[in-house]
Amino acid sequence: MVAPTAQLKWVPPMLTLYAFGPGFGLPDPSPFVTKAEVLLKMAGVPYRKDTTGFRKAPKGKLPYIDDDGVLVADSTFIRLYLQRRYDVDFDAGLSPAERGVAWAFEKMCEDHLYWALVHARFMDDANFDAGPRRFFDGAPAVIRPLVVAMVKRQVRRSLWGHGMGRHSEEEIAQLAVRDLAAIADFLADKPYLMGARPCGADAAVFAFVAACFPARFKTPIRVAAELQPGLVAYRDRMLQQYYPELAPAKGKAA
Ligand SMILES: N[C@@H](CCC(=O)N[C@@H](CS)C(=O)NCC(=O)O)C(=O)O
Repeated sequence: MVAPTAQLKWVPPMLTLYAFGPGFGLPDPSPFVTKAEVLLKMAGVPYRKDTTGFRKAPKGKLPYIDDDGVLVADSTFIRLYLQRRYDVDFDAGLSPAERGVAWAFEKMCEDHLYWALVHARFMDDANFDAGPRRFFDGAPAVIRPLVVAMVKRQVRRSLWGHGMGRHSEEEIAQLAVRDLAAIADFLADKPYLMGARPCGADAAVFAFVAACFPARFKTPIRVAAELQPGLVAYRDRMLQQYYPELAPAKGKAA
């Protein structure tokens, strides 16, 4: 007879979201990570977060997920995977035309507004010191300046390659402000991008709108966001729903 030992419990494998971890008063400094996390919350799929996975990222970027051995990199492919694997329709109830508009807003944030934010955070010295420089605090002091210089050079190259980095600071701000105005005008008095219920694109649009607000970054983009009461209310509504711990107390600014 075998003596009973500690009770064996089967723990179901849990999906892991690889993230940077909260920063700048945001759920994550990366809006793409925030988008992926909101999608997981929307889908109701249990997950845990791991902030140590950057070096093993399949595409060299975060986010990615590991779902019981299935690795999926890139927030949009994570969305498509969740739709397929968990039979979720993030855009349920939307017409094909509405789905198209939602997709276009999402991609405007990811492939346009994002680069203006990268420029504001990395190319302005004061903003860099107040934000991204902190990512490298864990690097050994002797090589830290080299690592920082290398990353800044890479970011500058990416901005140039995208095209955003070829514009002046004022021109970049002008483009970002136009993006924010488009979102605010389209939201108008709707609670969410496409109406009464959040859809898939809200995960991204919220993540990028929220990323405009951290007070530590002195940018015309933040000023423009703060001047749009509809955007502030939208950011707060989404925070309340998906990150109540980060939402401002009623009547207070975040
Ligand atoms: N298309 C990707 C973009 C992800 C992305 O750009 N992640 C950035 C953080 S915002 C990153 O990991 N950058 C690290 C690097 O490029 O070395 C997605 O949707 O997930």
